[in-house]
Amino acid sequence: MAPAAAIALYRDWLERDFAGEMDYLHRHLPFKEDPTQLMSHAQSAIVLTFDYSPHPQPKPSFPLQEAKVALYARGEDYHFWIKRRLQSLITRLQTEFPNESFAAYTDSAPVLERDLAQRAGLGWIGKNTCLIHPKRGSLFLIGEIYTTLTLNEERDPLPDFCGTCTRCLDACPTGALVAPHELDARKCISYLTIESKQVPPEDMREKTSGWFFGCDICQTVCPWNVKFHGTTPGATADPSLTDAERRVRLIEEMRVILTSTNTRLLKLFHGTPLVRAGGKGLKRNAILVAIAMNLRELTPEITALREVAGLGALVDDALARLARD
Ligand code: B12
Ligand code: SF4
Ligand code: SF4
Repeated sequence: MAPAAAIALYRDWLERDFAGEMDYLHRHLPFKEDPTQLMSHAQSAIVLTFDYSPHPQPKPSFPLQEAKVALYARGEDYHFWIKRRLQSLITRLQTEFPNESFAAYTDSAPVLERDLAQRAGLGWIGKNTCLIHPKRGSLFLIGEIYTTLTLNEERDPLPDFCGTCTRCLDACPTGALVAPHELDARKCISYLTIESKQVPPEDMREKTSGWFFGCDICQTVCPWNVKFHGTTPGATADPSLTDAERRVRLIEEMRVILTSTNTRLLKLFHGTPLVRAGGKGLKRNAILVAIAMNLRELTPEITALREVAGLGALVDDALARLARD
């Protein structure tokens, strides 16, 4: 059973409308209040974390080098690789405990994962709202196994090591971190480029800061990630290229997105998290990159998308911005 404090925070977050279009988070509430609604007779949860930097299942043919793609998304979708690992653990547990039930979840199930992991002693919840471990940073994902097995393995939660630091709040380009530990998803680049099916409001478009899919800023600036990774994580660009060469490469990558059919795009990103945005969503994101990075060279390709349902106003706005001196 999730503790009342965490549920109260979750309910308050929903009531403030911070979930935006993510209606499923409202539907998840009863399951988060009472985990036995997800798995009857569940007694315990075994909670695990999985590092994703470097990506454990990179996609060799991943077509984007210069475009800013969140680190977790630069390879196979974690719903697949984490599920496989959890399932193989379940196979072993099932042999040991044939009369007990086990079920694996990660991300999409109605589980309060950060709260669960924090209670399992796997980290503290930082001001950027991510779960952070003092020796591993926060570039990991959370997965869990619900079980009817009774485990007496209570862990003391780790202390909060954020202290007086405010780097994540200061660095967030959209102001989505409205206060420490409070994220208004409607302003988060990750939401705007992945979860939302809409075009972002005008004042948010430039602030997406060139991110094509997701955003890692509030984590890569975090001293606990810098400490663990030895440098600012996520620098994927080829250091031997000049700024001008990198710009050319970015334009080429965005041109592919803007001119490919949706079917081709889904094929190109097959098996990665990018398919979640859909072909049209990826084109929207490429237009946002063009706006934020002032990629005028893409004017013809953007113009050609004017008739695509839902993109017309964004196209007009992008063309107006790109035409400015
Ligand atoms: C919806 C969602 C999003 C939304 C909203 C994010 C948010 N911060 O709420 C959007 C699309 C913006 C998003 C973005 C990202 N997400 Co996301 N997301 C989720 C999802 C599906 C639900 C989260 C949720 O319920 N949010 C509502 C808030 C209220 O709940 P919460 O963040 O869990 O917060 C709880 C605690 O933090 C605590 N709490 C709240 N306030 C306070 C205050 C104090 C003082 C304390 C101590 C505790 C506390 O109470 C809350 C619940 O009651 C989870 C998976 C899951 N099933 O949980 C993944 C999850 C949180 N996402 C994850 C990831 C990796 C990301 C991104 C990094 C992806 C990216 N690179 O683009 C970004 C990070 C952005 C950020 N700073 O959070 C990981 C986080 C791993 C980690 N180390 O923390 C998760 C757990 C998925 C997974 N299985 O690993 N995500
Ligand atoms: S993921 Fe990016 S936009 Fe979202 S809160 Fe963090 S820094 Fe802000
Ligand atoms: S950047 Fe600073 S305030 Fe933000 S989560 Fe990391 S340690 Fe905490």
